[in-house]
Amino acid sequence: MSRKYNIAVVGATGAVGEEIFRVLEEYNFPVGDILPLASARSAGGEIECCGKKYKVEELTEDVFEGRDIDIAFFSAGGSVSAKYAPYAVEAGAVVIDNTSHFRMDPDVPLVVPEVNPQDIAGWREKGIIANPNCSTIQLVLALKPLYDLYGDIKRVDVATYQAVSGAGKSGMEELVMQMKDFFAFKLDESEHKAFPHQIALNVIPQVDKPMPNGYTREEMKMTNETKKIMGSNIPVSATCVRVPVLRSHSEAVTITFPEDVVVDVEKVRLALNDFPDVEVIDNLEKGLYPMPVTATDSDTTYVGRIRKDLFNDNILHMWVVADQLRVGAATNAVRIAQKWIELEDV
Ligand code: NAP
Ligand code: 3JM
Repeated sequence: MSRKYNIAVVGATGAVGEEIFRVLEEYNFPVGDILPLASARSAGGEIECCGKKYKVEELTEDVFEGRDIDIAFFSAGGSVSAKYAPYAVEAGAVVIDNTSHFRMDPDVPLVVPEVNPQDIAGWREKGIIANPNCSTIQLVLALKPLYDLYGDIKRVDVATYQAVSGAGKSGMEELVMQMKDFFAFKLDESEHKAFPHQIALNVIPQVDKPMPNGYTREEMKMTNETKKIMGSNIPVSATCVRVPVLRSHSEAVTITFPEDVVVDVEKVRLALNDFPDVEVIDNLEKGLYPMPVTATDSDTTYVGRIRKDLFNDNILHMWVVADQLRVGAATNAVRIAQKWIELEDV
């Protein structure tokens, strides 16, 4: 009989955690036992995965002891991973961490399996593999085939249009509540906690905290993580914007190739379509391009509006959309687990 893997999910009741259970089931992941973990607030509740019900337990320092967990997915925020991931590793699990906490640690691989599966081998250093930020994952999935096509990328400029579910369940609740308040003529009394301003009927050019250099923390994640995943010092300058969309992030991306490159849009389309889990939807005449409603619930990163710059032959513009709870979090994490099993023969 083939081997099965005991799985813990920390943040089991959250937007990402719930999606992890769906993906494990859809991918027929060889699941043995499941240990769903959350805070004391949700302990005692139930989750369902692969046709079975499991009781949610409270995350504690010793909850992993004697449970024979093989893989522990963490998506409960950076401070939770910082404190509890070492206990999961100590108890013998490999941790696949969805938070930003370990991403830039040189002893922790940062992996998008279609782009840098070879880095998984570094998991033995700390027992942890980091899942990149959602906006970074869809960006590098679209950059990698073009980097390979033209041999180098000189610079990337990107503006994101990020869905409210990027801030978890409370982000979605806040948008829905404010929309209800708008139709009840009381939007001006509506509260905002998940975002720094009203998000209904608005866009907010700030995702995560301000940094001293004038960028936000989310923008710097895209810059630093892209460099680590691509293994190449590509300058990335990002502007991250929160928009009143429930799910799936969009990105307007401008790529500058070396001076001698003459961008060929047809070749770009072929390279993107040939890359695993990337698909081109690009017919402006017919109104065909990816949008959040196209990408939601899908495991594909979609690219459209592909065009050569008006003024420079070596510059390309494109529009990249993906479901950030799946491609940007749960699906990438489960794909890491699949690759870890395949490559490390564990
Ligand atoms: P969420 O919907 O707010 O869910 C948070 C989860 O963490 C809940 O299960 C919550 O359990 C649990 N939790 C919170 N504090 C805890 C604690 N002290 N101990 C144990 N469990 C605790 O957020 P989310 O969207 O799923 O995101 C979770 C994390 O994943 C983020 O903080 C981020 O680092 C990462 N991430 C998110 C996205 C995204 O697009 N949303 C993408 C990539 C990565 P309770 O039910 O008990 O509160
Ligand atoms: C996406 O630590 C926290 O409070 C979570 C903040 C957060 C992150 C993060 O920094 O891990 C919210 C939403 C992310 C992420 O994927 O980088």
